Amino acid sequence: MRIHAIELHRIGMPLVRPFETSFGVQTSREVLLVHVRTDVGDGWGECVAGVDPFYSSEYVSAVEDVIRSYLAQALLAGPIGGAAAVAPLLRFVVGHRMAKAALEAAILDAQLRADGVSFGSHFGATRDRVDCGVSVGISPNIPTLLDEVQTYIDQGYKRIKLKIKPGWDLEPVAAVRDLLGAGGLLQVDANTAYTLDDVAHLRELDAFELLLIEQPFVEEDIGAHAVLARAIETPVCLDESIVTTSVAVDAIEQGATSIVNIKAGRVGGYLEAVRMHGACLTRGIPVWCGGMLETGIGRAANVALAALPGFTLPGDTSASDRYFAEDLTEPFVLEEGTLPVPTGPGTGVTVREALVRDWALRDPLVLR
Ligand code: OSB
Ligand code: MG
Repeated sequence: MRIHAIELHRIGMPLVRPFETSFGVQTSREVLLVHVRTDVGDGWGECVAGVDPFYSSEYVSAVEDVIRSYLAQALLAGPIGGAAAVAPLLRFVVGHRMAKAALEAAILDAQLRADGVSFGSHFGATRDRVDCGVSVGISPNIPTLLDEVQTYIDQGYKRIKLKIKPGWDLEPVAAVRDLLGAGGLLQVDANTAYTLDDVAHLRELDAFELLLIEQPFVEEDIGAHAVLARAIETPVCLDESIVTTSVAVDAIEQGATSIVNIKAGRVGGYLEAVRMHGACLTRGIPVWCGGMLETGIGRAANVALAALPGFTLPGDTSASDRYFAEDLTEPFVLEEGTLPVPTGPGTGVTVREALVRDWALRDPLVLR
């Protein structure tokens, strides 16, 4: 396979409601799209990096720069052995996994479209629909939070995830547990907002029968999560910390994570995400598909990933209308709390290129 050009599109899409986490408030999704033109056809990939380096050290401008300055040339220099060759070819650059993941996704899309194979069948999907949860941001107050959660319950979401931080944890969790009743699936995500000094406080969450607590401590402190996991009953689940399959295996063996959130962008691509799923499945560790407020492009690929057999918990794979008034592809519509796994070649969705132009924040950068 030969890559003729890599086009980087930077676009802005307003969110239907602000999304607040322990690291900040987002009112729009500024997203970098990768469009590859190859000898077998075109492909699209979405980069999950945020506009600021607050969730991860990577951010949109850094992604653009590392692709332009280093990664693109390695792919444009000569023929490559398809999407499976991308990660090895890009290994000379340390980190920058979100940038690498977006390039690999675009090349995989081009390759599988040419082969007439869907992402789902390429990954080894065993389901044609996936169970969906929804990630609920920090609210100005509890009544507003309960209104938002109620609309998601009415829409059919199978699991609620609440963003928490010090000062917004026990009360909102108690209120939502009341609203859901004893059987409702509920989990929390701290995005690194706590420290080991908070163990006694976090133990109070045990009263609410949570599925898990996601990433309470900073990403490098895997040992601290093992300490917490021994001190509380709520299962600990890592997100930010899990950047490769070997890190996931180490964290599992240390007892730092008994459930894993898999995000393809964070781990350097869908192919690494599939390997991580396999390593977790072998060890009996349940996984679920995280989200990064993706457009239909990333969502299509996430839903395909979430259809693998080890994804036994509902993912942050919500419907298009949870994020955007209009999506970049045909919208994903929730039905009985599930989304369909696309069956067409590649991602199986069509990028609405007129919207990519309308929502562009600047001219595309074309690398040859
Ligand atoms: O920690 O899972 C996270 C969004 C942006 C950055 C980090 C996270 C999230 C979410 C949203 O929780 C998940 C989604 O609905 O896409
Ligand atoms: Mg998270």
